[in-house]
Amino acid sequence: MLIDLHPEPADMARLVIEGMGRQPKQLPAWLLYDAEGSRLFEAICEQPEYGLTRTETALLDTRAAELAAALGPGVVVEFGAGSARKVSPLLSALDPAAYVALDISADHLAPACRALQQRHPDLPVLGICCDYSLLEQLPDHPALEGHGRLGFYPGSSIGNFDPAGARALLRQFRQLLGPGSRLLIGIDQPKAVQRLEEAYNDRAGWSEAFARNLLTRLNRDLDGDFQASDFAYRAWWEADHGRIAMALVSQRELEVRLAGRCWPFAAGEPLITEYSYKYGPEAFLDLAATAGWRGVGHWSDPAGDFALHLLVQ
Ligand code: AVI
Repeated sequence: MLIDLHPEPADMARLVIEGMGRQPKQLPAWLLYDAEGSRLFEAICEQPEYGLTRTETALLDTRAAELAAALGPGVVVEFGAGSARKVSPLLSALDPAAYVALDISADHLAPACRALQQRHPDLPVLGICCDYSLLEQLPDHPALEGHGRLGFYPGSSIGNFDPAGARALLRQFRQLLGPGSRLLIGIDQPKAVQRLEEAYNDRAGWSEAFARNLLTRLNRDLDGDFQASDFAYRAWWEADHGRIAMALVSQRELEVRLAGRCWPFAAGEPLITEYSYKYGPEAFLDLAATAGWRGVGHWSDPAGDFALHLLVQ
């Protein structure tokens, strides 16, 4: 069953106008994930330079039984489920009361839920297409009644929010999951700058195509007139902030029409498409504590490239 709570075009326009008015210009990262963006992101995850997905998947596969024992019974709620492949070993080990997948792309979510249902035929599966950072409660559904909730937020997607946004998101998850709930969250770790920059500048060009698809989407959905050739893709490490910045940089002084307004760009001006913050264990647990979560478990790959944290309220 799929419930569609995707933001309305008017909400999108409002968010885009707000983002284009910032200095530097910056749009919400979820706008990257239309059907084509979700497909391009899947391709990024397979690139040799982008180890994050492989490392996290291997960690979940090899430690599924241990993770399930630490999580305990309940309904699994996955934030940003994407292809919903990572959660499978956990579902097999947990045998939860139900599985709820939240994702911004309905085109992606529907086939993902169908495929997951085939792999777990007896599991009640509910897909909700939404901006999960704004969802305050889950819809009423018989499969969810009478069970505690286990949040699952893989992929280090929390890194695509700035620290204040990440804190607000973790508070939102507390409210949505309810008292006594648990949250298993995947966090990419700080590592050598060269490795980080290569991960967001893959040689095959998928990261660039992913960012450029944002312009195609804005032109289509918000009546924009971006010319792709006016912008160059860049991704670089910003040590002061502990983050990768990804941007489309204007190659000349120009004006773009979007959402019914005109937006000037200076030559060399970036439109930030995403930030990707990296948190070591201590920094992440400090952040989580400010949102009312406490760490009770920590799993990592042997190289220490990726961490899974189990949080309780
Ligand atoms: C989804 N998120 C965690 C990715 C990241 O690594 O920040 C998004 C991404 N953008 C380009 N490559 C990956």
